[in-house]
Amino acid sequence: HIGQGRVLSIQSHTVQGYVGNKAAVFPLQLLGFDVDPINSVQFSNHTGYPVWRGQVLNGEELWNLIEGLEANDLLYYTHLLTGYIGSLSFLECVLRVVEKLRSVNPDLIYVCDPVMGDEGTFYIPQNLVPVYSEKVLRLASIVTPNQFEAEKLTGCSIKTEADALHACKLLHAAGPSKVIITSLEMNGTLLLIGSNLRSKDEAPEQFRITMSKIPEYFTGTGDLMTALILGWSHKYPNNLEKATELAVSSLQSVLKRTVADYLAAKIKPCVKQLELRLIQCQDEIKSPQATHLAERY
Ligand code: PLP
Ligand code: PXL
Repeated sequence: HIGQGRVLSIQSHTVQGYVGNKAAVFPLQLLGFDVDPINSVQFSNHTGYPVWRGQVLNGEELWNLIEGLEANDLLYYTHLLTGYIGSLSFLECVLRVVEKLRSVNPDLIYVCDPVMGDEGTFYIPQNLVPVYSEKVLRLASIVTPNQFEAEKLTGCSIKTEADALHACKLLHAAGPSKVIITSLEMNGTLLLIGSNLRSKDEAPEQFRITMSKIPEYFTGTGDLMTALILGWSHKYPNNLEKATELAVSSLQSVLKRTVADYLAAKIKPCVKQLELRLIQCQDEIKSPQATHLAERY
């Protein structure tokens, strides 16, 4: 194998618009990775629109693709990235994929966005939750839940920053050495909390980054965020704070630019209706300014 990073990204494909692989693949390519997408679904557009049509890949079909790669000795990856997964059989197959990829590269980094829902509502079947908390976390290197997902994974409610820091410790104990709670609303401010466990005998290094709250105009924000965390933490493997600062700063610039472009086109932003302007935001993705800095606890 040649090159510095090769990512297998198992996520949704939308014909139009930017969620799932459409929000992850191009940014990772801009950051210099070879990215091999497996499309877990192919839909006309994301499910925030009134109508969507398309196909869903099942676990057997996913495994078939893995077998094809294996038959040609093409299973060497530095990273596996997964996002929204809609069925138990598919999630169980992803577990087999992690183990298979680690049999080829024991150092494979598995970056898992445990997509379950947001603000109190599930968008996956609830029987996936124990599989995430008992099996998937055990294999994950980096996990990027939001507040709701961190609560479901740990079984603890998160009302304060102290609760969130404690949840990170529980998540470390379940597997991943790097935990990013990507969004946490505390007294009207939006926070990200990061936690890096360098050794099992030490307390994790924990930090927060305050983000500007931009109204919920977008879909795919979390997918882009996880991709950027993967990208920057590969470039700064021993500095999760720096990697996360760059990911957050980059994401915030993309969101601001997206809103500005819609306003300039005289389109009023509506909830969940803006598509991320990834193609127009190449500079913000390739060379972000670190505008959002981490504060260590
Ligand atoms: N909105 C903003 C402004 C963010 O910075 C982030 C960070 O990831 C998100 C939304 C994503 O949150 P979630 O993971 O709940 O989709
Ligand atoms: O961004 C998560 C996501 C992934 N996949 C599909 C979606 C969405 C959000 O709407 O519709 C198909």
